[in-house]
Amino acid sequence: MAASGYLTIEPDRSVKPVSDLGWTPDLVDYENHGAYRELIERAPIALRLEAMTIFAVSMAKLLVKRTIKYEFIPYDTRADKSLGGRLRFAGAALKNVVRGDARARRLAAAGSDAGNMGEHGIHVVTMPVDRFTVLDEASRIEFDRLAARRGQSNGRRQFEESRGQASRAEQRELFDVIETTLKEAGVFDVASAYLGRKARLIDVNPQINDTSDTFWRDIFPDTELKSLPPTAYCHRDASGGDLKAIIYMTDVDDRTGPFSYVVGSNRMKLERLDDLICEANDSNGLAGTDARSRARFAALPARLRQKGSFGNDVRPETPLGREIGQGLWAVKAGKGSIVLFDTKGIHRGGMVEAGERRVITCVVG
Ligand SMILES: O=C(O)CCC(=O)C(=O)O
Ligand SMILES: [Fe+2]
Repeated sequence: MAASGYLTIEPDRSVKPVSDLGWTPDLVDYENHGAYRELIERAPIALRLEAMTIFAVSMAKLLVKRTIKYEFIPYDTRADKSLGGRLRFAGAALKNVVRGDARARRLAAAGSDAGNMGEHGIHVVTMPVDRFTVLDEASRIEFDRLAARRGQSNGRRQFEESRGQASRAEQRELFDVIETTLKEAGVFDVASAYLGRKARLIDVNPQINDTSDTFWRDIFPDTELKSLPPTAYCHRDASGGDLKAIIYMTDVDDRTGPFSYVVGSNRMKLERLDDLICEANDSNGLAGTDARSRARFAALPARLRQKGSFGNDVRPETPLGREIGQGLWAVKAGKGSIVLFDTKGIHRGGMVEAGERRVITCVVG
């Protein structure tokens, strides 16, 4: 239960939660896609070998990461390269190996305490003004640092450059304020009911996006396909299946890159192997939409041509394009809003067309 002053926001009435969506390797029809068709038909043997090698290496790395649940290990433990630090990392990794597959348990467990989270995959709540003021103050140093770093990278900026990484050891107060806020807001309760175990704050990432970001704009730069599809930048995270809570630190409207979620897409049926294939391609560069990435992607065998970041490749008239179009909820809300979501559902955000958007992305697991 949330403390008083915290209000839950429901999806817009126009949003239609997705029906039972099932993922299949050919759901995105690359063989009939203008930017891929010819590349698939004419992939030379040497390129096929190169693509398979890249894929195999990334899959091997991914399997290690998934076995130790790398993303559930906090930043301070991941970053500490001293002997003691490496031992702590090994201990955390071993504990995670023993813990088993959280996602399978979660989908079975999502009980009534999770509210609409089980059904929708997203839960939005606003915080009172006095709580926001405290959080704003506590996060100032991290945002100043990030703003300075962003200023240095002119021109093409990848998504990861818009995001900072706070250390719990150095930013104890910020972590404390966020933990108190998520607790009061009922976010930990909802997350715990959804996960079927006690949820905690793992990582804190302040994030700034503005009109100078290019990561979502320039898709298929070498082709005639100049306009963005309605599903542009929609993706499922390659993160091992955690939750995120995005806290809006500025007001967010249509033009300031609202976080958007395909309501109900967390229930999408997907084979574990297909999810791993998607994650491998998202991490090995083959999921990119520039000419070189597409040529390599097209040279993979059909079963391996899958991405978690598939939104740029979906045409609006296909079944997947239609489902996303009907189910996408763009969360336009004031500063102090908290958006908890299952990162394995389809989502996007930060595509700023005017002004600036500041958020704190919290990894919850
Ligand atoms: O910036 C956003 O609103 C969403 C970014 C995103 O896709 C994520 O944090 O997983
Ligand atoms: Fe994401």
